[in-house]
Amino acid sequence: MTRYNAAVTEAKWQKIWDERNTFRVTEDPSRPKYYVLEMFPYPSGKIHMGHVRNYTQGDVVARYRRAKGYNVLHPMGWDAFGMPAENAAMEHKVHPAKWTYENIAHMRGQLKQMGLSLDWSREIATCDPDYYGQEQRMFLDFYEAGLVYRKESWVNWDPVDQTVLANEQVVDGCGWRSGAPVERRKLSQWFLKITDFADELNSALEGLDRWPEKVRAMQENWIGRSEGLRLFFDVQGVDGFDKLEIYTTRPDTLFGACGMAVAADHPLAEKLAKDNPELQAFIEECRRGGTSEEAIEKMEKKGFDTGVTATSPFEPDRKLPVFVANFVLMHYGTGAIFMSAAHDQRDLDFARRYGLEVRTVVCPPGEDRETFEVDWEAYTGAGTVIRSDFLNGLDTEAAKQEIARRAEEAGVGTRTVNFRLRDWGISRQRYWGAPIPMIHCEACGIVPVPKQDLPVKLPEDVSFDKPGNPLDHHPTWKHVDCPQCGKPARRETDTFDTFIDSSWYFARFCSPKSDQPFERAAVDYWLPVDQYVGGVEHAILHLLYSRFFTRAMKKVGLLDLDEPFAGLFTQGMVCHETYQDKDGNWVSPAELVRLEDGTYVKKDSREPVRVGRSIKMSKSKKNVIDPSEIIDQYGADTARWFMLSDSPPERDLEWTEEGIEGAWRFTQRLWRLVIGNINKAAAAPLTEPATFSKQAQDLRRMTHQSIAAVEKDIEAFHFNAAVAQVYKFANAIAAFKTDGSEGDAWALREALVTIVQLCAPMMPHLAEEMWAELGGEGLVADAPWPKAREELMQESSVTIAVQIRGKLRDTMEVAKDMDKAELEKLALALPKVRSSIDGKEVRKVIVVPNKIVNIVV
Ligand code: ANZ
Ligand code: ZN
Repeated sequence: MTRYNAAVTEAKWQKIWDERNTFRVTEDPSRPKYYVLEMFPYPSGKIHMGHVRNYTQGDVVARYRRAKGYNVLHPMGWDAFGMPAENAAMEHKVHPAKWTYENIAHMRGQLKQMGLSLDWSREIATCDPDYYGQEQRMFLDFYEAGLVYRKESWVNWDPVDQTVLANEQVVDGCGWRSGAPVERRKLSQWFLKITDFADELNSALEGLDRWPEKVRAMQENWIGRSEGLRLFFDVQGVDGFDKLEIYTTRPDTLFGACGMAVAADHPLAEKLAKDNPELQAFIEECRRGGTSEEAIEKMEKKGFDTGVTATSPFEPDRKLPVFVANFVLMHYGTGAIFMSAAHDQRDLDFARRYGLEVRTVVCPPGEDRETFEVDWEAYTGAGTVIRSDFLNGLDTEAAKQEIARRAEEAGVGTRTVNFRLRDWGISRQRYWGAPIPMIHCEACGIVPVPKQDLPVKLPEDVSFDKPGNPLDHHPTWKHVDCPQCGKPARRETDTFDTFIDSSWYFARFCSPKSDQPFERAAVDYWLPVDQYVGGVEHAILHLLYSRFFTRAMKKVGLLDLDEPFAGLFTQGMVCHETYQDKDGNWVSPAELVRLEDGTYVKKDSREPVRVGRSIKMSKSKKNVIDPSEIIDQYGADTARWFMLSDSPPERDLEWTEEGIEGAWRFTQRLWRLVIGNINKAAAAPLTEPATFSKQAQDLRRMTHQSIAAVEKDIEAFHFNAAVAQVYKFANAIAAFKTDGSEGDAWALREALVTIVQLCAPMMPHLAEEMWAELGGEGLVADAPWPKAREELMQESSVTIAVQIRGKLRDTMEVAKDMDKAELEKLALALPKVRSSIDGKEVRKVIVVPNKIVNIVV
């Protein structure tokens, strides 16, 4: 028998699938559809193990659903705009487009080697003008629908690279690339009105019952809905500024107020700073920090006492000091708060630092209302309100309602719902992105590019010699005539945030060649995505933006859908041990050999290395395994099989050499098992025989139980359990020795065909090869999923343990579900049992049907 040659066989089947367009699909209303999508890759250069894991999982689902009779859409494309291409341009003098398309070509080749059941005819790249032109069109639709606006806003500005940085690009207050301290600047930026949908994006999470709970929770947190009260305080002694509006979610603690705090950018702060240089300096210091909430979270909480006071509408005689504080955000609530030291840790720390009064006004359940006092740890929970005038004795919730009612009645406050979610700033001062299709005219103001002039294409001849935005430096590109008045005008030189590109690609895949964003009939048929698979690192922004975009597309009449992803699965990371030499340098697994005793030394110098813990594969720790090397050495099926077998797919996977070798041995073993049994199975008759031997019945039971188990496991994303079942099934086939009867041959053939089909979603090439050897009709990729026959799955007999006073004496094979009396009779008749009893009186017989008979003498 020949060894299974993965390299040759895999290439052969990939070619056949390709030539026969096996995975090409079109809308077919007569069949149920199933849309499987994995998060499309950024073309960074080559695929990594995380991709292999992600795409393998999606492919198992896609192939399985195909077999189940669904019309499966499984496309692939490239999230192709972004900074790395520009960095490559700056560092290696290669054009971003060239760099990107070369990477795509290489990575496409790698993905094809994996044998994924993709409809490659639908491939898209977001940097293609066909794609981003439609994106620009949609942006103009959004503009017309009032979902786009321009506003001045604070941004993180990198003074060296001369660009705006996203919050994630600010590392310890410095630009991630330049290392220069980041400044805050006010710039005019384009925004998408995601906040219009805040309430809906929040409430609809509940309906996403095929999403991981944790992802829904993260989204909910991000949207951050809160119910609170806006309340006017009176300000003393500031000309033209006698009311300060604050936002609070804890109005029940109002009588515990110890002071007020406003944001550095609050109009009151700005006004007071005009003749207070010290305050001005403090405000500037506040502005130097990053703008992210995380940056603010980490920062030391500081305030500046303005000397001004304010009073609560319910305590007009108690004057509270007004601070400007670095932790109050201008763009949240009203940019002003009252602090309640005893019931908020941040406020408490602040109060201790600046010597403010700590008034405890909420008493936790079980504490004494007369004496309870907060000292160093704020009490933030619910309880009974104390020392608070008309609120005394009410519980937290009732107190909130009561004070809100009184505030509204007196016209000094309003109940409001607030969201943490901000509108989405989409302007980037970058070249490698989609140009924002707007024109600035001195006379007419902002003028959208007429739709017939789309796409606004990126110029190809750009230079990356100067810092800043190459589009802005381009000698001619930005100069256009105003579409309205015809006078010289200026193009917007900012480009879209690349998150826009990935917010609608799932819809474009439905009709990727359309001369509109997509064909209505196509999205009506294919969307929503039935199963989306990707990394949890996208749990917030990408998914939220896509959910928003879908609603925006609905609003402008492009489709009729709210939620783009009906099912979501987030897979774990791929990890590997780490190695360091004696100087602490990281060493890659490829540079090492493993010794007999399990330790590792460097191949060249034989120097021993220290083995560190297994962490996510990353270039910086050098603990990466190149998927191409694995596929060259073992084949794609082996890599896929190992990825699926090792751990539950949502957990981290530990890549080991033993693991991949074990998978490789199994592919060989399965091959031998099937090929070695073909002749014996060939004796099977054309129709199912009427009778089967006991062992044939046992094998058939295993066959049908395996179908049911693998089916259930794949549907539940328990791929590792499906793999384990296949192992068990293979063992049963290997143990089967046919007696040459027709029944045995039938059972054997049925088992072989079935195991091939069950493996097919996971090891598609090996499965095709074995299918062909077995004389299967057409491709296994096209074969319908086998049917688990309930009647064959039942255990017909069971083994009963027979004990005498708790000691095992014998066992007996009996029909399943035999009744107690029958079991007792059979047990007592067993020769071994009779000789043990040896005429003694049987006092009691305890029978557990299908399990045990215990005889007490
Ligand atoms: C008084 C108070 C007392 C508060 C107390 C909390 C506890 P969420 O749930 O996130 O909406 N806050 C309001 N606006 C702010 C801003 N612009 N910057 C920083 N903090 C701000 O939180 C709302 C609470 O966060 C508000 O309730 C306010 O402090 C603070 F024992 O008001 B609270
Ligand atoms: Zn004009």
